[in-house]
Amino acid sequence: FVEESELARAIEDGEIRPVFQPIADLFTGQVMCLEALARWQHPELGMVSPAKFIPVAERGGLIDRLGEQILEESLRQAAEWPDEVQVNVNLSPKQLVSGRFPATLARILSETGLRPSRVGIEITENIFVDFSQSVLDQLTAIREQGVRLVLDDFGTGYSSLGYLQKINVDGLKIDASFLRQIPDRKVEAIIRTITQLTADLNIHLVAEGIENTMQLDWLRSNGIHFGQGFLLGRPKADPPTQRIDLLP
Ligand code: G
Ligand code: G
Ligand code: NA
Ligand code: MN
Repeated sequence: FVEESELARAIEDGEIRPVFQPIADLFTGQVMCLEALARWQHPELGMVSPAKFIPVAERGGLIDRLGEQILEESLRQAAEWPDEVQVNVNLSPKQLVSGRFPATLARILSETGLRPSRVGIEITENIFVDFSQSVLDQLTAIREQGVRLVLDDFGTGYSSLGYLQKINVDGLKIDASFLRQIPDRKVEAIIRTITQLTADLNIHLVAEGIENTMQLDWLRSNGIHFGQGFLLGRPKADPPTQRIDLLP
């Protein structure tokens, strides 16, 4: 159980920091991108999961400040990585309530000097639950800065296909729950269909949750080029930025 006041203090004290998990080329092992994932190292409780504290931040009005800190620190660190390595940061739908997020992003881009195309903002399909003109305008404003917009956990949420027509995204991440069910005829058909969809839309596709070589082999032989998961690397404070050794 996470107290809101305790979370506010932790944000103030800088206890919540990003770690980074690689998204790599499944054929060469080259790290294309590192996804920032928030971690709270509590002095007494130890590691608190974002699955616990993000919802508390969202309810208590702390998510803007927390999100801004994670974004700022992630872009600051990304500026030290090789130029071809991108950074993805998760955005809570609640960060689009105030209308200030695009300006915050612009400020942090300018302060860190990071090329906007090196930055991706990951949104989930929950963004469509309270979809409004303001949300649409802000997503457009994010992309107009040259930042990539990525639809995360694709295929699990709310009415995703219809919204793909309404908003422009640069990539999709297939939710880990699909890969976990391989081998399965239906699930394999779904993944192949999503792959075809991204090819037709000319956008990037990332498979999430790669944990074993059977899954890696299946993705490779079905022409899926990018992926993320414990087999490639766990989230780390000091992640690899070059090549990951993949099994042959
Ligand atoms: O890192 P882990 O798998 O424990 O994350 C659990 C959940 O918390 C995931 O859904 C992940 O997207 C979310 N999450 C992690 N870091 C952030 C963050 O910085 N901002 C937001 N909004 N969600 C995050
Ligand atoms: O919602 P989102 O897709 O951002 O959540 C990413 C979460 O998934 C992170 O918390 C990360 O720790 C976790 N994760 C990343 N790779 C794997 C994996 O291969 N297996 C499992 N079980 N979780 C993973
Ligand atoms: Na994400
Ligand atoms: Mn994800």
